[in-house]
Amino acid sequence: LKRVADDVRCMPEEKVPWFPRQIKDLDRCNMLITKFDPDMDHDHPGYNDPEYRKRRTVISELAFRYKQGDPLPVVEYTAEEISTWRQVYQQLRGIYPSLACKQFLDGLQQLEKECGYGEDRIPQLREVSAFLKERTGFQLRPVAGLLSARDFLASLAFRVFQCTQYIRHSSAPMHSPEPDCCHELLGHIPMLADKEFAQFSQEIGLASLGVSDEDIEKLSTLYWFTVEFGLCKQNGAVKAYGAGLLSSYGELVYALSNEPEYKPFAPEETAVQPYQDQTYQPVYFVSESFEDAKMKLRKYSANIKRPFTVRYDPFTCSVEVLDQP
Ligand code: TIH
Ligand code: FE2
Repeated sequence: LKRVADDVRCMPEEKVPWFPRQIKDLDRCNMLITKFDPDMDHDHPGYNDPEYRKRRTVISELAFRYKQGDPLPVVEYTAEEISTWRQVYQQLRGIYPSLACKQFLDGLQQLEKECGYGEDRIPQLREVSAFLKERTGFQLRPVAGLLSARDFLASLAFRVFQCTQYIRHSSAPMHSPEPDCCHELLGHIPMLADKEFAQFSQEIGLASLGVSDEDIEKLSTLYWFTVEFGLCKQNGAVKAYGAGLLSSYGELVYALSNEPEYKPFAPEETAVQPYQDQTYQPVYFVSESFEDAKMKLRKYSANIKRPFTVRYDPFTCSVEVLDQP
């Protein structure tokens, strides 16, 4: 009888996937997804451009070598890269006032005034990271491409945003299926300068630590339809707050054209909606307000089952893990 009881006691507990506890541990959160990589994806606009691919390799190396705490690498962008940036900036800047949410417009205005944003140069991650750190405590870290959802979400728990540093191919400035510096700098950074949005982002990150693959998939789908492609009502009009929209002229116009399908944001339903990562979304989720999206997502996250709770300690930049009885 005793042996049986021991066996039962020794049964392996449900395995909790590894997750970072200290900001230094983010050096291990670097699992890349290569499906949109110009060396692998035949449909990538840079696939047949050896110069572009060489450039991407050079910039990737900077990210691979980076360790937490290092100064962020500075890239000297070429005239062609700056010209791509200029096109993207000019076109998007013209439509932001009518299509972007207020938080985004405020952030962008500050970046233009205080952080060298404009069409003539590509801002460096180093200066942008310093700007964000002063406003919301977020900091940037360079990454070589699209990260796994688990690693990307985990970094948000530490108010670290993993940023690509290369730019999209000059032949396709209006939309890119993979992240690039236009997407990070124009789509994400202005939103991350907003205190409430920063808090919201960190909460998704904390909710993801140590959860099952299934819950990661749901959380990253929620992230996709909010942080990347979210729409919200503001003063009676529908505006964009998702970074994937705010960095793509083509999709921003399309998303607010009445052509796609619109559904009210409802986390339980949104979390299982299949999504499109090659081209424009067939469906967008609209929140009553930015506040509303935040509250609903917070409630959803709080219900994910975990045999422990986590708490972020900003003094040590670490995650405390508390067992639950
Ligand atoms: N489609 C976006 C753009 O063209 O800027 C980039 C991405 C959004 C989400 C993932 S990649
Ligand atoms: Fe993104």
